[in-house]
Amino acid sequence: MVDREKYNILFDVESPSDIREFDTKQLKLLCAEIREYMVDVVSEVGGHFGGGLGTVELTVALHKVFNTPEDSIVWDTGHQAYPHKIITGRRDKLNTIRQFKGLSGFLKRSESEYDDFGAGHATTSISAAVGIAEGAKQLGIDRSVVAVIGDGAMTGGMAYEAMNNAGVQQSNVIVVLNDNQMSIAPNVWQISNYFTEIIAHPEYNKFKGAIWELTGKLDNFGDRLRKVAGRLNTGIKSIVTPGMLFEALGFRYFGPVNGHNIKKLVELFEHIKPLTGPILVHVYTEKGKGYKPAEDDAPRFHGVAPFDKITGETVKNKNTAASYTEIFGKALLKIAKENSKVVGITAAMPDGTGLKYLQEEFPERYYDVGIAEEHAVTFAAGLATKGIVPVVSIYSTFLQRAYDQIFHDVSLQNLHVVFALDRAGLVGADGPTHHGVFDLTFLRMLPKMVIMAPKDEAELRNMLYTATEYKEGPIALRYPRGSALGVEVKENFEILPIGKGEILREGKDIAILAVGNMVRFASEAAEQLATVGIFAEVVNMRFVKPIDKKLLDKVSEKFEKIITVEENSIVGGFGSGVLEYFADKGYRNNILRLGLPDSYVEHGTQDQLYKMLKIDADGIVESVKRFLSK
Ligand SMILES: Cc1ncc(C[n+]2csc(CCOP(=O)(O)OP(=O)(O)O)c2C)c(N)n1
Repeated sequence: MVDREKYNILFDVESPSDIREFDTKQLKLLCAEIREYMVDVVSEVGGHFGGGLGTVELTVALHKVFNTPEDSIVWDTGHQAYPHKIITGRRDKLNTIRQFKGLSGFLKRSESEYDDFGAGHATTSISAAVGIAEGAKQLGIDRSVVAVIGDGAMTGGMAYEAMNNAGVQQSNVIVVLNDNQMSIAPNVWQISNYFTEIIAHPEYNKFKGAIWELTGKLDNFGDRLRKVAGRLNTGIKSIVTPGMLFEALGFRYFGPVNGHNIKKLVELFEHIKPLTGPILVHVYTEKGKGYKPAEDDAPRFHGVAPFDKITGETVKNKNTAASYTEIFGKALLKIAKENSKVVGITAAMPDGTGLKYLQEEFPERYYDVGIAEEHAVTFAAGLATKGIVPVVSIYSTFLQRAYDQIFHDVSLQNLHVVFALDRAGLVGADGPTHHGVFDLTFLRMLPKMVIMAPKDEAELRNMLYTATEYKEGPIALRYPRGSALGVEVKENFEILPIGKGEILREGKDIAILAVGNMVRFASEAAEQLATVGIFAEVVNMRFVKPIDKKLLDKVSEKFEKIITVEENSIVGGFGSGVLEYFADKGYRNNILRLGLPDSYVEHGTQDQLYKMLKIDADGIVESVKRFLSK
């Protein structure tokens, strides 16, 4: 419970207009109280944490100087926007964040007029801000537009596409580069080495005073700075102007500045506000700022389960079964030990994908490409042309970024790339931006793509092994977020026959064809149904493509009524594949498809969502009974 009494100023702020007249002392106090409030609330309910602690001053300064919501702030990704939520009228609901029917963990236009643009996936903010700025230009509206983007998100190519475009058309957009040198893991942004070199350079430090004096005045900053640079040795010209990279893209560069100095930030934004054309403000912040355990372990505190406020220790989860991610990561390491051709690729998620095990043991066979899913896939395709076996491990939702690369660079050239799709299905608290519920659909339409979904961790291991040994082209496996089932796992791997399912339970009244995570619910449903005299056959299809035609022929002959269950959109997924086959064959069975609706599913726990969508065991039982009674 939050003790409101201990706060002096936080509860006076209902919207950004309440802080516009604050002096520096009040702003500092507000920043301290926002941090304290974040610790109070997130320690109880969990959520994204370190990023937000790092943006407190930035958030307060932006809302003080800019006239939000008329002016726009576009937050990249959105996990660092808790301070923004707190001062834009959502303070008292912060304790509902990421919970069923509660606040979204990211930015959401329908949630607040201060959320100018929805977010969740990285590296969209500059493009969106340029669009908002050009939109205002089209309508003749005078409006400041600010994009706040992290250095992690700057590893994504779209940031440069957007900056190039803004530079060409001289859009009125202010890009704030929130540089904390962290992605979720330590960032792999090569450009940050460039800044580090400049800032550490003795010549830069010698002239820093002059540069700062100029930044203080700010008018004609670029020109004057170049004059100062001109007086220096020609050889170090480039290192004295850290912004040259951005200036080459048509941006005026300001910085770097200390992103925790609220006074300086306010002054800087006040100077910049009236300027036109694209501007980049480079701000250094610290992820986890102000809460020691988060400062010390930024990756763990990027997003956290409830924790002890004093120690920072996570409140222990009772479920002890290993996660699918861990099983995958360890299996990949074992395979890599046996097969020297196998390498792993992650797009900035070494922990989230379990690739950290490979990283630790074979750093030279592990690639973190940054938040660059498109590049990850084409890079893998290049490796595959040379007989390397790349395992690209990307969350299902983020792989959507790389669809053309999967088609054009991998599938069309029929290259042996292994796609390991973690977080496939409903992911829970992260909600609709992160649910991985389209991969069966978007992969299934690609010719020759093999798509597998394991029913448990033992099958996951065998599928991964099968995928690395399969030489004939692209092959994907998708598995859910969270704990595996805790089944026994054999030490040695087994190759699974491609395109073959298995009958798990014989029945006579109805067939339930399930894939992946839904197999367990189908089995549980069959148990329940048996107690009321309904005998369902349960089939673990294993492969969505190629689909097991012989098995479908048998099922069609034996049962009049068939149910398909999948944790994927009902549109174009596994069930659709079954329907297509039956239609092509002229089979006349009654088929009912269960899966995710043709609409976006909100956030909540996975169990809440399974129940709501009636794809858990009880939901399947209900559907079977209704279907049979028709
Ligand atoms: C396209 C995409 N890939 C991966 C992610 C997962 N992800 C969420 S936040 C994050 C790191 C972002 O780092 P940065 O932009 O520097 O922000 P910070 O957390 O440091 O404030 C990553 C990789 C994502 N949200 N979107």
